[in-house]
Amino acid sequence: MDLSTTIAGVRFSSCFMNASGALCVTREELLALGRSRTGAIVTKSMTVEPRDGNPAPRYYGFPGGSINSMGLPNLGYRAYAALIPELKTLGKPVIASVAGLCEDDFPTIAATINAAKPDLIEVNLSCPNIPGKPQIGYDAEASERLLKRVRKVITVPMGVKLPPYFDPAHHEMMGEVIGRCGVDFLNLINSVGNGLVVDPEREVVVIKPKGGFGGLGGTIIKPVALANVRAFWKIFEGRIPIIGTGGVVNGVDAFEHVLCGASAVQIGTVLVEEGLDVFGRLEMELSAQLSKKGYTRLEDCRGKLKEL
Ligand code: OXC
Repeated sequence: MDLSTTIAGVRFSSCFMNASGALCVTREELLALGRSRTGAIVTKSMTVEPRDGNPAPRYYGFPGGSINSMGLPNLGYRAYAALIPELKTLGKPVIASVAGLCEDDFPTIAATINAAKPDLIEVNLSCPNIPGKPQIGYDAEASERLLKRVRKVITVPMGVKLPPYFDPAHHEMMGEVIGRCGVDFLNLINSVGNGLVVDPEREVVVIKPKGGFGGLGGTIIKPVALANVRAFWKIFEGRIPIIGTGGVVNGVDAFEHVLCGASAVQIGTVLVEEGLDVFGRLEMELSAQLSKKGYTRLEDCRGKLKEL
C-alpha cells in the first residue's frame, strides 16, 4: 500500500512520524529515528540554551494515555543546527521544531535553524509545561506577532503546532491569524495541557512538576485531536496541509485522522511506550484498513468524513 504523502511540497515516503518530544532529544535518538521506518525525523522543540527540563518523575503512562511535564529538555538550538546536515543524510525529511521561553527567542532560533536547511520548520506555540509561561497559542495577538516575525526569517515551509481549542470561536479566531501569517502547514494538536492524574491508592499526583499538572496524550485525547483537525480542515477547505497528532495508537486511529483531513500523523505516547518498531506495525495496520475499505492511497479518503 502506498502510504506516502506530501506536505508543502515535501514528499514523505510514509505518513507516520514521531511527534516532537518522543525519542528525539539527543543525537543518538535522532539517528535511531532516522534508521527506523519513521517517515520523517522530527526534532525535540528547541530553546536558545540547552535545558535539562523539569524534575522527575515527569512522564507517566497509564491505560489509555499519558501525562507529561518534561519542560522542554533539549540540546539548545546551536546543537540542532549542527546536527541537521547529518540527519539529512539519512534520506528522509527533517522537521525542526522551534520553541522558546519568550517571544524574542523564536526568530533568533528560527534564523539559525533555517540556515541549516531542515526540510520543514514547525513553530511550537503550545508547550504547556514551562512553569509561569502560558501557552502562546491561546493568545491570538501574541501568536500573530510571533508568526509574522519568524515568517520573515524562514525560507523553508513553515508550520505551526497549536494547542487544542475547545470552541469554534477559537478555531475561527486562530484560523484568521494563520491565514494572515503565511503558514504552510499545521500540526494539530499538542498535548491537552494541564490535566491532572491522581493515584488514589497512594493519594498522590503521578508527576512532580507543577503540582502534578501536565500535558495529556494517547487514546484519551483522540476525539479532541480529531475535532481540531476537522475544524481547521474545514476552515481552510483543505488548502493548508495538516499533520494530525493525538491519540494514534493503531492504524484505524490514523485512518480516522486522515478522514478528518490529516495528510500525515505523528505519534508520541505510543512511540514512548512501544519503541521504534511501532512504525512498522502502524504501517501494516493502516494499509490493512485502507485495503479493507477499497482505498489505494491516502488521498482517496483524506478529508472525506461524512456528516449526518
Ligand atoms: N508538549 C510540548 O510542547 N513539550 C513537551 N511536552 C508537551 O506535552 C515538554 O517538553 O514539556
